[in-house]
Parts: sequence; structure tokens; C-alpha cells
Amino acid sequence: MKLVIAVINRDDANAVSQALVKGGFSSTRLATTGGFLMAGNVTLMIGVEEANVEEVIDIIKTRSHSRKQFIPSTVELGHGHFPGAPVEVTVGGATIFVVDVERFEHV
Ligand code: 2BA
Repeated sequence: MKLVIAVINRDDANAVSQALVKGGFSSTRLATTGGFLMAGNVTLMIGVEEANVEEVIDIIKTRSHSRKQFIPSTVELGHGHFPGAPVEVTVGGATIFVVDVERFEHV
């Protein structure tokens, strides 16, 4: 068994969750915060048989979209830090980890 851990943009999370349910996959949804932008995102934990990992990843890929976001920046000008031009970053689609599950019990 594998555990798929997927960090997903908040705006895509409902579509991904619904598609997983439709595909017959169970998931747990955690409200998380990205360490860089400090913006809310959603992390899904999905326990699946190894044979189904690609199907799960395909579902996530299909429903997750990348977005451009501007973040404020600062420049150092000798006397301190001053506001600079905003910097564009591309966020997502999704960040996906697949890890081995040593033991799975559902009691
Ligand atoms: P954040 O950490 O808030 O990152 C949001 C976006 O900011 C990233 O998009 C990336 O484009 C940019 N970014 C992140 N760290 C950066 C840095 N040190 N310098 C410049 N730009 C940086 P994504 O790569 O699509 O990541 C989206 C979210 O997925 C992340 O939100 C984080 O919550 C998670 N994530 C990404 N990579 C991860 C990793 N290696 N481990 C754990 N979580 C990760």
C-alpha cells in the first residue's frame, strides 16, 4: 500500500476531492499553509493500493491548475530595506509525494 500526499491549491481542492470520491478513493483533507507564501492550501492524504497510484495522480493532475501570484519584495539600499517591484511566482498545480505504508489497519 502507498500513501499519496498531495498539496493542492485551495481553489482546486473541492474538484479534486469530488473526483477522488467518484473514482472510489478515500481521502483525508487537512487545512495547511505553504511555508513560502504563508497562504492557505489543502493537503490530501490518500491511502491506495500500489496499482492505483497512477490513477490517483492522474485525477489530481487533471483537476489541479497552476496559477501566477505576485508577492511583495524588498530591496536593500544601504539605509535599510525598501519596497521593491512585486515578484511573480507560479504556484501549483499540485505537489505530490508517494510514500510506502508499512502497515494499514482500519478497525
Ligand atoms: P508555498 O511554500 O507557499 O510555495 C508557493 C510557491 O512559491 C511555490 O509553488 C513556488 O512557486 C514558490 N516558492 C516556494 N518556495 C520558494 C523559494 N524558496 N524560492 C522561490 N520561490 C519559492 P509550488 O512549488 O507549486 O508549491 C505549492 C505549495 O506546495 C507550497 O506552498 C508548499 O505548501 C507545498 N510544497 C511545495 N514543495 C514542497 C516540498 N518540497 N515539501 C513540502 N511542501 C512543498
